[in-house]
Amino acid sequence: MASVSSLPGPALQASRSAVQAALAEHPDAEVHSAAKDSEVGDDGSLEPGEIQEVDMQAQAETIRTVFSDPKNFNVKHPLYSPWTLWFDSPATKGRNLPQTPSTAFPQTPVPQTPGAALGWMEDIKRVINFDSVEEFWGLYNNIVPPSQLPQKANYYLFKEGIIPAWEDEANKAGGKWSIQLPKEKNRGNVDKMWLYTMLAAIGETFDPYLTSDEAPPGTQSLVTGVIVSTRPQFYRLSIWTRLAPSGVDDDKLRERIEAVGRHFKTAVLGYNDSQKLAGPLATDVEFQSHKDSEKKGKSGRKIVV
Ligand code: MGP
Repeated sequence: MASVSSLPGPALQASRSAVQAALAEHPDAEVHSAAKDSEVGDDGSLEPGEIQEVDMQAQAETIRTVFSDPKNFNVKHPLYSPWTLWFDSPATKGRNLPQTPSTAFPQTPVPQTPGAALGWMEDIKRVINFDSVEEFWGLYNNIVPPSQLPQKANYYLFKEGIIPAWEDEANKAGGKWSIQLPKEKNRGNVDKMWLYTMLAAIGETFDPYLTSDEAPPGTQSLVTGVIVSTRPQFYRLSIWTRLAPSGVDDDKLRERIEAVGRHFKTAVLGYNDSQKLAGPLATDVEFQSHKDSEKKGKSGRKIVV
């Protein structure tokens, strides 16, 4: 059984960088009060000709991070990219719900749905866009966790501008890593697994190539989005990638894709590298191109880590 009782590497890394950024904003815990240090008289008046000094420390006191004041914080820490959360469930299927306008990006247009994905996207509702650590936690604390969702529901967390469909430009040459987890055994784990999966996505830690010396500056992450699905007997977690190895002459890409899968299996989900996970209703961590997924009934080639 995976150990998910403490934050794994990528989740820890994402939260640490947020905490460090917050501490950098507020480096001195023992801030002096403005009244104590200033020369201003008791009634707040200045002597003639006196110049009032701006007390930087007092100003620092007005900075409230999400860590010091979870409700009234006034500082935000930007993510590497903006993200969009989408949702569908049996309750939203077929209902023409208004698309919730984003509070974070009121002007952000909903991405254009390619014609072939129109039917598929009909039932998927955009929940919100966000681009900061604080907005992520605000969202996370206010949505129903996967363990409480009805059967046949999905959360899709995708980079802003990419719709959660094979047909999107960013997905059409790609594929997905996924793992299927029997419901009964994983009810207690799935919420943490989904949280760590989202943290790895927004913290951009899924694609180890990005931080390697080989990666030219500006290299884009392979990951376009992550999904959690509830089905009658299992949960499924998926990581969608921009590209999929097509077989011959694709060794470099295959290596990079496999690194994403291994990272997902070990650092995010907490399994051992060599652990076999397949069993009744369970799968290993498997990769399949979207082209193969589209060929319903035919399983196509799979990579397993
Ligand atoms: P699914 O929900 O990803 O698979 O796709 P699952 O969970 O095995 O199936 P379920 O029946 O238990 O929900 C289910 C079906 O939705 C696919 O067979 C496709 O017909 C359709 N579908 C899924 N995706 C991800 C897409 C997509 O991106 N585009 C389009 N056009 N159809 C899709």
